[in-house]
Amino acid sequence: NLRGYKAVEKKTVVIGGMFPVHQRLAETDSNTTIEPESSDCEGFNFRTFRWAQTMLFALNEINNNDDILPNTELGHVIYDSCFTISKAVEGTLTFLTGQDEAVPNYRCGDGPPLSALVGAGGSDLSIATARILGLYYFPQMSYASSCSVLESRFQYPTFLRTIPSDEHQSVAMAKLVLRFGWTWVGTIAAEDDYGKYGIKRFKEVVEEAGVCISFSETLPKIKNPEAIERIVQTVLDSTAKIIVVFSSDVDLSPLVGELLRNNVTNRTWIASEAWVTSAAISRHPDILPVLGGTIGFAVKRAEIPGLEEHLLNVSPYNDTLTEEFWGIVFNCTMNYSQIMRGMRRCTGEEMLQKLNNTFTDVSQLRITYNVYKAVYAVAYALHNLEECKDGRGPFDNGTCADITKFEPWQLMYYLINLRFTVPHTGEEIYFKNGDVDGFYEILNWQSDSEGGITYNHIGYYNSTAPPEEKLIINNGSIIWNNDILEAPRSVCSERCQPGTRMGIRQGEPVCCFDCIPCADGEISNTTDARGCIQCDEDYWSNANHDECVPKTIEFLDFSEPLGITLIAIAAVGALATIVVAIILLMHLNTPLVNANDALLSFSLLLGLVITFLCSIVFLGEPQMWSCMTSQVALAVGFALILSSLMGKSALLMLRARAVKAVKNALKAAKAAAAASEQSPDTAVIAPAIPQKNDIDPIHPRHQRVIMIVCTLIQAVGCTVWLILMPPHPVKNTAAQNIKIILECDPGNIIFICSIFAYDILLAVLTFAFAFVARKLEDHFNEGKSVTFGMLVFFIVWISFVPAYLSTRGKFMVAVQIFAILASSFGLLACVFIPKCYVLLIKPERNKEELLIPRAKSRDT
Ligand code: TCR
Repeated sequence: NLRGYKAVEKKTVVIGGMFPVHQRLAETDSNTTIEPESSDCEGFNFRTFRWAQTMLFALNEINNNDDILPNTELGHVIYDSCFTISKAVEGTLTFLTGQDEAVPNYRCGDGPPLSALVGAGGSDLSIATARILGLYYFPQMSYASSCSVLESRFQYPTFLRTIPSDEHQSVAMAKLVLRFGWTWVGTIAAEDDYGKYGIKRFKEVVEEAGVCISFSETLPKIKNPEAIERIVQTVLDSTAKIIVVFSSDVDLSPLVGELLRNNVTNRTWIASEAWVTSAAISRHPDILPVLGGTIGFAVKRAEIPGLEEHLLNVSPYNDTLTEEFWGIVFNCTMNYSQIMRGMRRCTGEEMLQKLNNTFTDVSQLRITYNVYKAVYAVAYALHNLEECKDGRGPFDNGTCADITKFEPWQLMYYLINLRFTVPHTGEEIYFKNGDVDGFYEILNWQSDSEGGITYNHIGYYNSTAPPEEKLIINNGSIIWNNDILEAPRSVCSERCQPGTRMGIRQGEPVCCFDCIPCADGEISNTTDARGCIQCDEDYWSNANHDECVPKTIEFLDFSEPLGITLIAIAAVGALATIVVAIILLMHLNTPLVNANDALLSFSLLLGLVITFLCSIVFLGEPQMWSCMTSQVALAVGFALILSSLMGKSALLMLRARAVKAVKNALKAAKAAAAASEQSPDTAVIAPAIPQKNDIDPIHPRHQRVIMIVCTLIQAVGCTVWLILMPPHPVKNTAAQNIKIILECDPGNIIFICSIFAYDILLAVLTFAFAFVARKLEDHFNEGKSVTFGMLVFFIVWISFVPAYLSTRGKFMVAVQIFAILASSFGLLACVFIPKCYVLLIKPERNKEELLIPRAKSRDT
């Protein structure tokens, strides 16, 4: 411990200082047979030793400055906390009691009053000391303990600090990660309050914004190579390219060594304040490929004139710490027993200037500057306390505190209400609830000309600025540590483009997902859509599934080639029918036309014209009227055709029967005649020869009645259908996804079925009649042609069924029209071509002809 108060005639006040000059406790054997001793420390740290020397420098400056505390001398006691809580507690108790044995008995010894403790380094140390100091309401001014839990004035009532709370730093880091769109980051934290709370807050902010943590590792406090190897393995295994490290350089160092050994490159490291400017890390040889491009947060930097000179002039004879320092730096010793063991002896004349040592490096005075500010803060508070004019003091009845014997809480009052400007830098300092504002410089590790690292200033974070301006980064000045020299991407899964949606992976963080294409009829129009949206009824997804497009409306239009063809065929059919009718009309009174009632022929032709023409109504956009007419006209047209044919074939059938009967009779007569020839004695009764009236058993009138009644039944049925449940146009969206099919809904399926079933019935009857009459040997052969026509009719409609069922959309209509046209053509051709052939080409055959060969009577 460095004690340095001289007994001068000036009043003296003592400031305590606590610095983690050593890095750890030396190992002791746990032998309980001898009295245990406070353990020694090892691992001399040049950086923290510089802090301690800065405190001495600042005190020196203050003591030599007549503007601050002109009548008071500042003394000091400095303790080494060894980065260990127990040492920090021990030091605090020693400080408070003034005794080397740390017995808790506050200010038992006499001597100059103690003012405040500057320290104690890491947050976990300060938390321990602040609890003890808080008991006595003793002020503690910290320069490096940034942990956010120290914000609590309830738990640590006398704790103040010149370093911003990590609350700001964690938020700043989170903002940085979000700024670059990294959603997949790994974290490594030291196993102390600094690391744990810092990372905890960072995670909170970042996870709220949807970032996922790939891994969270903890750096061990005590040497543990296996744990370090495990962490390196995790880093290697993870796909996260961004790794946030909240740790002091001391704790991080072993990991960096292992990273170098494993050559872990292509990662971007986010550094917390404690290691971003640490020479212990950045001076590793070959660090550039591994940690180059690191981005970190650093507290304010300052130039402190005179400090460098002070550091260079440290004398090895000052105290035990400088002695140890000297020995380590120059690899010599002043200890007699060690000299005896062969160590080189220090001369004390060695030149610090020649060394390029962290201790004398004043380029990154950040925590050092905090120490400087902390000392000045205490000094200014004491100054204010001393300046107090009795009667106008802040305490009871306007009293003042006495600088020679004041109470710690009185100094606390002055510290809380302090506001001063730091010499040389002009920065204004005041404490808001014990804390200073959060301001960080953002540094980027870039290579310098000698292959080392420089910390380049790329922006800053100011917690007091409006939200948008808090984090200012100059992207252009960042040098990234990857091949493309661009901001790396660190995502678990790439974004889902429009047309796909995010599909969670079971048991993995939400940032890791699969992009699942939207189903047909569903779209997503944003990146990273959580789900696909169903298109509205009349819309359908486009090929990319990122937009709903109107479904194409489909119907068989007049103007398209298929429509035109069908119209043409129908027109040809109708024309042909009319031509046939004209031919028949011209030969109205010829035997052929009259052989079977001519009126029926015309009604048949009329029916054909109707069916030909109604097929046109099936075309075009379905309307109420067209739906109603097309089906009904078809049904009635067919009924008319079939009932006319039935009327005809009914006659033919009866005629055929009669002819058969006559023929039989003739045969019998012949046989009888033959018999009488052989035996003339036998009397033969010749059967009667049938007359024309016998052969035509029904009158045309009956045929017409059949035709009219059968057609009327259909007409009535259709009328009922039209009135009760008329067919109507519908938009069929279900049949095909990408199209809306405009079609006719039959209104009621039973109606339409029974109506066409009736047509089928007529057809079957007609066929049956005609079939019976097919062998009737008139040379007009009407029986045969009707049978044949009906066969064509059946074939067409039977093949229609599978064809219809296997087509979709507008082609169904086309198939239907084809069937109508084909069956009508079939009937027209079969029934009328033979007739026209005779009428036009073989008129000589058009004569009355006996249906029965003339009986060759014997008398002829
Ligand atoms: N706050 C840390 C300790 C620490 C530190 C450092 C240690 C800070 N900066 C630089 C060594 C070097 C910031 C804490 O524990 O609160």
